[in-house]
Amino acid sequence: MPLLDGKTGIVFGVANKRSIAWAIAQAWAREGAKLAFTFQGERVKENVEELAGTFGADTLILPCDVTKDAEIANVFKTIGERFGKLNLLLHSVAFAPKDALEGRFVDTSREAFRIAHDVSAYSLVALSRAAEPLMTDGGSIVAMSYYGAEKVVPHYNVMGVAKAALEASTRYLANDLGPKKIRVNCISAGPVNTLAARGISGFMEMLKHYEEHAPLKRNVTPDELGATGAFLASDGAAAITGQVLYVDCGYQIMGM
Ligand code: 0WE
Repeated sequence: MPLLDGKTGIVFGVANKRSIAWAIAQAWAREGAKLAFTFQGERVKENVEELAGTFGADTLILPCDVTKDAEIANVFKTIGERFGKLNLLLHSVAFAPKDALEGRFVDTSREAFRIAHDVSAYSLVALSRAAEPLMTDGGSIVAMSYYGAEKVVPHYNVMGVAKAALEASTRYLANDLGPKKIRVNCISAGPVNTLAARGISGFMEMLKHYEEHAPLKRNVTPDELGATGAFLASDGAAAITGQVLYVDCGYQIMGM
């Protein structure tokens, strides 16, 4: 029996076929979940329509800038009307202004700090609050994080601080929503070559560094992130909440 039979889900953060959100969405769909997708901006609209369309022409695809309360409200209103209830939510959204991911963290502007936290961390709180009334038979909320939340990764800068806020938010949300059988967890992924990683100077060297230093001597694949996403969404993870799961070929355990 598929792991997610009869469950409904919504996926935030597909930009193109290499997106981690797409890998997890495919795994959720393969396990029988019925999914809706959101997109941000006209540039990615067509990509999401093409990808999500593979699950059927009637797949729900909605615009959502996660920094806009009205757009979030509209998304969950539509989900309520079309699905009636919601079981799964994937948060795979992050942004910091490009110049904040170069140079010194100490130079982060107030505005770059605000934007990074609004898009990458507060959005999980806002989406969880909007999802709660629809998660009437329990739910699983999964957010994507990265090791830069807990250790200094050169140039990750304000994104590391925002991911730390995301991970802490995951714990507070898990406490609030636990009584409703809604679980909230993070997947801390090793580096993956996505649109978000493109153009980050030294990213290819970073992939090589992980290959050399991670216990498994390789990088994580999108498929493996999908499998972990499916596990966290499934009843097999029914007692797991508020956690950060490292899906990084073991990199995080190393001291040197
Ligand atoms: O969380 C991320 C990247 C998120 C991200 C990417 C961009 C690129 C384009 C957020 N904001 C922006 N803003 C842009 O203008 N990762 C885990 C991937 C990543 O990004 C890095 C990394 C790694 C790994 C940035 C510097 C150093 C390492």
